[in-house]
Amino acid sequence: MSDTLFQKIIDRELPADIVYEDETSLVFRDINPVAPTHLLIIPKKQISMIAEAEEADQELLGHLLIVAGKVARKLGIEDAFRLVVNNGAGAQQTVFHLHIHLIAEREFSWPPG
Ligand code: DGP
Repeated sequence: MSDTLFQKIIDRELPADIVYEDETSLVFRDINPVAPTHLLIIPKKQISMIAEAEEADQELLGHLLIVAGKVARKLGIEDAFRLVVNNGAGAQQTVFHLHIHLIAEREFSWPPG
């Protein structure tokens, strides 16, 4: 898998507004926010999309959700936020390094678009 923009952010070759980091994950603000708070939660491991994740990634994927809750609490938005994972170009995925969008502080409706 070739390096994506997000690998360059992990490697500090590209700047990003980083709000959380630990050994296996990184959280930074989306460059094109669709809400006042729009974060991207990524594993440091290169996994292109959720459909490419394996059994061995189980703990890592669970960790990303725990990080989502932790960051939401840190920012005081734990009462209302939405997590979105776009899988594949047909679902509007544009960066092929797995990421969870965390969106908050906007009106939400259901079903999503
Ligand atoms: P997706 O469409 O699900 O693949 O989302 C990719 C998101 O990544 C999109 O909302 C814009 C964001 N993005 C793309 N390039 C950069 C970048 O260089 N820096 C940051 N912070 N976000 C980026």
